[in-house]
Amino acid sequence: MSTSSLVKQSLLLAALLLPACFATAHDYKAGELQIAHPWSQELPPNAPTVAAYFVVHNPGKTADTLLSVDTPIAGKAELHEHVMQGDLMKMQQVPTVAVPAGGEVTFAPMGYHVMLLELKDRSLLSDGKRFPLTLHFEKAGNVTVEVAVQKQAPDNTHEHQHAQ
Ligand SMILES: [Cu+2]
Repeated sequence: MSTSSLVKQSLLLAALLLPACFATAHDYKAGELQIAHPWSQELPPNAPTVAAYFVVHNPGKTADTLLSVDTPIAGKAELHEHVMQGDLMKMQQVPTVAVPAGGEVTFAPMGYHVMLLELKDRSLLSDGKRFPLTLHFEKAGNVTVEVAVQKQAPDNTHEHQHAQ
């Protein structure tokens, strides 16, 4: 086989494989930070608030801080955590969230989450849709991710898995 037909063949193969790959790898980068699989649970259309989740990986040697988030679909976006108060799980706003060097911080149900309040546009809040969310990091700067709205929580044992 000549080199050029080999190249053609591998280009064809790449063309066949890449779209599927991009569709499932739902990761974003900000400096050294990697934001994996932003998602939100589909809620009834009258739900007053919506939560968004993702994992921030920091393979770098410098700690960073998530300062704030915002999205065009809500008037307010807050950083929240769940805490035990006596026997009760309560959620409360936190000013910032630390991203340790060489570590990760997980936003997930019953833990850290982004809370969207004063919802302005619910058209992107149904299963299969995505809405933009911008994360503001102290060092890595700003990164806008697409939050996938899904009925089912993603399977955390496989972080690239997506609801179909
Ligand atoms: Cu909350």
